[in-house]
Amino acid sequence: MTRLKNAIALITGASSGIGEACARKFAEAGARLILTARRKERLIELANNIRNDHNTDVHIITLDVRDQKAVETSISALPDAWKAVDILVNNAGLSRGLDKIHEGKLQDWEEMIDTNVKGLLYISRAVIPGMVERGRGTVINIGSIAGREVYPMGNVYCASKFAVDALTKGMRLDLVDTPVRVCTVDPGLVETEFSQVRFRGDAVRAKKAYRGLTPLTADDVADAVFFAASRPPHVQCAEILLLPTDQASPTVVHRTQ
Ligand code: NDP
Ligand code: 8X3
Repeated sequence: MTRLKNAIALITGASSGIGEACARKFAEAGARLILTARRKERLIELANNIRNDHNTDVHIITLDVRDQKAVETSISALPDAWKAVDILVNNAGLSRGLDKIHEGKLQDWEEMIDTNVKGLLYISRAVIPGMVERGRGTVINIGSIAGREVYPMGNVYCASKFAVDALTKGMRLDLVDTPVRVCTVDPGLVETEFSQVRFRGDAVRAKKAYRGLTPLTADDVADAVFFAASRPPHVQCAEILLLPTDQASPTVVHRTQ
C-alpha cells in the first residue's frame, strides 16, 4: 500500500504475537519500523528477518514501557532519521492470573496496571507531541473485548483495558483540533503467548483458553491495525471490535469440546 511507503511506525511489544505480526504487515507495505520490547534477542532476530524479507529499515529499542525515564530518554534520543513517527501502535501489554478479587495478587495487579495503562501513557506522552508538531500521525491502541465487558476473575486486567478505552476516547477528544487520529483495535481471543504469560508458562492451562474453537491469529489482528493505519488522512477508524466467529462475548464462546 503506497500510503504507508516510508512511513515510520513505532510498535511496542513487537517481540511476540500481535506486535510482531503488525511489524511484518507494516514492513510488507514498505513502512520503516521502530520495534520495541524487553527481549532484545527476539527483536534482533525479527529485525534481521524483516530486513531480509522486505528490504526495509528497522530500528530496535530494548525498552520496558513501565520505566518512564527510559521511555522518555529513548524516544527523545531517536536518531534524526527516525524522529518523525507517523504511526504509533500501543500494543505492549499483558495479563497475569485469573483470580477472584479477594484472592488476587497485588504484584500481578501492579504489573498489569503499570504495563497496560501507565506504560501506554508514557509512550503516548513521549510520541504524540511530535505528531501534533508535524501535523500528522495515527495512534492505534490495542484494547480488548475485556475493555468493553468484564468477565469473572478478569477484574484488574479488564479494568486496565477499560482504562485503555477511556484513554483512547480522551486522546481522540483532545486531539480533535489536530490532524492526529486515534483508533482502538479491540480483539477477542487471539492465540499468542498471551495465555502463557497470564498463567506463567503453564502451557496446558494456556492451551485450554482456545480449546474447541478457532481463535483469531495475530495476523488477523495485524490486518485490522493495518486497515486503520492505511485509511486516507480524513478517515479516522475510531474503533474495531474483532472477534473469532466462535465468540460472541468474553464468556459466550462456542466450543466443540
Ligand atoms: P504476547 O504475550 O504474545 O505479546 C505481548 C508483547 O508485549 C510482547 O512483545 C512483550 O514483549 C510486550 N510487553 C509485555 N510487557 C512489556 C513491558 N513491560 N515493556 C515492554 N513490552 C512489554 O501477547 P499478545 O500479542 O496477545 O498481546 C498484545 C496486546 O494485545 C496486549 O496489549 C494484550 O492485552 C492485547 N490483547 C490480546 C488478546 C489475546 O487474546 N491474545 C486479546 C485482546 C487484546 P517482552 O516480553 O519482550 O517485553
Ligand atoms: C484478551 C482477551 O478475553 O482473554 O484481552 O481477556 S481475554
